[in-house]
Amino acid sequence: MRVVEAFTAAYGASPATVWHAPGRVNLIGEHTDYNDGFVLPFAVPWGVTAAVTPRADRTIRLLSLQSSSGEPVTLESHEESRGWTRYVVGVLEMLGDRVAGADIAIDGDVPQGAGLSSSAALEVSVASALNELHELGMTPMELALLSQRAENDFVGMPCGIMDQAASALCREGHALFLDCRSLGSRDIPLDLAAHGLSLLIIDTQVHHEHAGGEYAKRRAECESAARKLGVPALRDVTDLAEALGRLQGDERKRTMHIVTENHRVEALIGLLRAGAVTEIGALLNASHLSLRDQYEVSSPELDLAVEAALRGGARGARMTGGGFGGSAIALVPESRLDTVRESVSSAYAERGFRAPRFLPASLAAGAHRVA
Ligand code: GAF
Repeated sequence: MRVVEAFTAAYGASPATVWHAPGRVNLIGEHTDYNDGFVLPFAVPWGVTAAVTPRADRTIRLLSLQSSSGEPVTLESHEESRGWTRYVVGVLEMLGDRVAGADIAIDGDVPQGAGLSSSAALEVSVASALNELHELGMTPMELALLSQRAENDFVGMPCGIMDQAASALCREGHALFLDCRSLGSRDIPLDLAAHGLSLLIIDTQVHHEHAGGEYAKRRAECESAARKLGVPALRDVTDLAEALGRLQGDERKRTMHIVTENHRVEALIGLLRAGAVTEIGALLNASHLSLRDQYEVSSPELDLAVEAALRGGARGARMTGGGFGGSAIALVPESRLDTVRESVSSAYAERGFRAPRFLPASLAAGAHRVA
């Protein structure tokens, strides 16, 4: 394994453990996680592999096979971390006195900028390795929560729990239904091929700069709406019409999205349970329209990917992840895959957008030890 070779070459001994953690695609349930709602992500076959050996001192040595220098970075304190190293150091910071320093080598193959949660994969791979090495006995959900805290409190991104939970908990061939309030989860089997279907990831290859600020703004709007409605979170709205009557402007729109999106997650699970896989397309479409018009987190590239995929014969399509760029997903009959790709590519060319990248999605396993 090349991460083991790189580790050994850089640090002079083989690593004590090697863990892999995946990125994710969210099938449905967008921006619901930080509203105590429901999500349905699955792990993708791309992720981060972390080779780790603990150290007795507090030094952290870090090497990424993807960094341009190819040289290890040595950090004597957590404050020295920059860029991608913050996600790793954030995990160490959250583990506090339970760990000292570490020698770490990272190899990642999550397509960059595609919105498939390479940062969660990085956090969870390192957290899982340290959990094993220091015999901390943390469960996958505890590792997900710790990784989320690293991102919230150290990196400064106010994300919910979905990405880290998907990376830590998913099972191969299954999506993960997660109640983000109780943190109870269920593995939902999903065999698209048995229904002649594929999920195509359409990476717009565009990521808008303001995404971080807009994410925090949406979160604040939801929290403010919940306060006005006198509920702990928008998940608790039971009478949507009554709630909308008490809100205005953006908060009204955000509430509309969150409440209906939670229902769409439950409806989609109901369809899967009934074996009506082809029927989930309509829910994907409705989710996209709601994210575009009510939550206002889509982008021209994502909208065009969805429209062109549907024109090409997709059964349903939507943006996935935080939005403002990144990827869309399309549910496509296998016989229409070429037509859908062609439809999206030519629509992009016509509008003068950068050519999109297509990735076939399969439902991979969550974090696991690989060596
Ligand atoms: C990003 C966040 F990290 C998740 O927690 C989630 O809120 C998602 O956007 C939107 O559903 O991926």
